[in-house]
Amino acid sequence: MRDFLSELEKEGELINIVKPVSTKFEAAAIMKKLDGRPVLFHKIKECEGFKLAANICGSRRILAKALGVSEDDILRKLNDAIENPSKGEIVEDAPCQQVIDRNPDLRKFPFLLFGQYDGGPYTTASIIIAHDKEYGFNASFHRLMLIDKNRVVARILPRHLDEFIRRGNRNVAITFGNHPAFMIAAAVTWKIGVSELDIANSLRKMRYTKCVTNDLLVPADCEVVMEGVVTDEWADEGPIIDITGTYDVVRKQRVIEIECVTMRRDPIFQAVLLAGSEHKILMGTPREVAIYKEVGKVCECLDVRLTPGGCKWFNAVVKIRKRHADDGKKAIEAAFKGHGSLKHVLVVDEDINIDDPAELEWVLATRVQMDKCLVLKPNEYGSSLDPSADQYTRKTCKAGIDATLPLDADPKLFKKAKIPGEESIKIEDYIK
Ligand SMILES: [Mn+2]
Repeated sequence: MRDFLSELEKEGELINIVKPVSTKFEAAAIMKKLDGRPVLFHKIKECEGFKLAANICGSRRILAKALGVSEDDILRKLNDAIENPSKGEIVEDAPCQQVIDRNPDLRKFPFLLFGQYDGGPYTTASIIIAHDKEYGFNASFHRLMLIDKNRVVARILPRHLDEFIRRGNRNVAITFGNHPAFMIAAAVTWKIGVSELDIANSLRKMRYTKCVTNDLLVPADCEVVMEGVVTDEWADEGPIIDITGTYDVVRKQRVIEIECVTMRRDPIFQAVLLAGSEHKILMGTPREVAIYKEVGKVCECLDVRLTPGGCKWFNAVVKIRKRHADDGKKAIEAAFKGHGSLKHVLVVDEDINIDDPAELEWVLATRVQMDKCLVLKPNEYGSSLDPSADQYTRKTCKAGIDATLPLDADPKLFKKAKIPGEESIKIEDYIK
């Protein structure tokens, strides 16, 4: 992350906050004011010696820059890395192990209070690494709530890490201060047994190092690593703000005990603003890839966007090149297969700009007859995050709209009319 921060600094993209800020709401309020723009807090009132970076993957533009591609190529780049994972270099003398603390007090670390009803101080940029003999390494994001000196309660959904723990793998390493390539790789939920460490290395060359108290590998160039053990204890986790910007319910979750912390001499801790642009990009982008993959199996998929208004989680737009009458309906089913939490999907033709909400509404206004285009799917399993669904049983009603034109549609009636010369005309030439 440190190198990327220097790049951002050079290009005038980094906002430096030099006045000391508090972990209690103040840091989060500034992150929210600057949502989408990378920020570095130089002094944290309660946590001497720590800097804090936030909003690092705050926009698609910054993420594209971090991955060395154009915005249009983000999904293809990430898809390639998922399909072709590769091993990173293993090194000793890692920067993230300059300081070793075998009796850590996490109350000295910048865990943040975000919202007024938060159950406790949280870390949100925390990536947990675990290992299984058969499946290899796994890395995934988990918010952590501090419950006392060296214990945190982790929100762990029934995905890969949960499976690893059930299989008896209790050692974990929690890494902070990572490059966007590692962050977006850790946000990927793909097949169990495909290591996010290897996906990250295919996005950008990575160096890994062995932990001090166990054999787990962590990014050598990260800022802080908490080495610990998943206990048999469960504790209340939450309430805390989730991607919707609303409060998630309190659940009993697993307690992790931290036995050792390693870090750089001048560590930069890291936070992700809850419900902020970075949170949505990290959660949403890998799901866009998953939808892109599935839709690509049934028709020609050109691009996918989980929309910002749909929390980059619930509502998708899928752009296809239609060749058969049923491509649109097939794309709807494939999109739901690709992303289990998806609630609404709109399938559009290749002439539509899927980043323009007004244009998407124009599609609804001019290309859709709901009695023919709408696919309703009541009583499906959806996301636990949707306050309008049953958050315990996850039952929800899903819907897809096929807004693609019939193959024999007259383009004159449906495509945006153009005025010859409108794109090249220069108003300056006319007002002199
Ligand atoms: Mn995984």
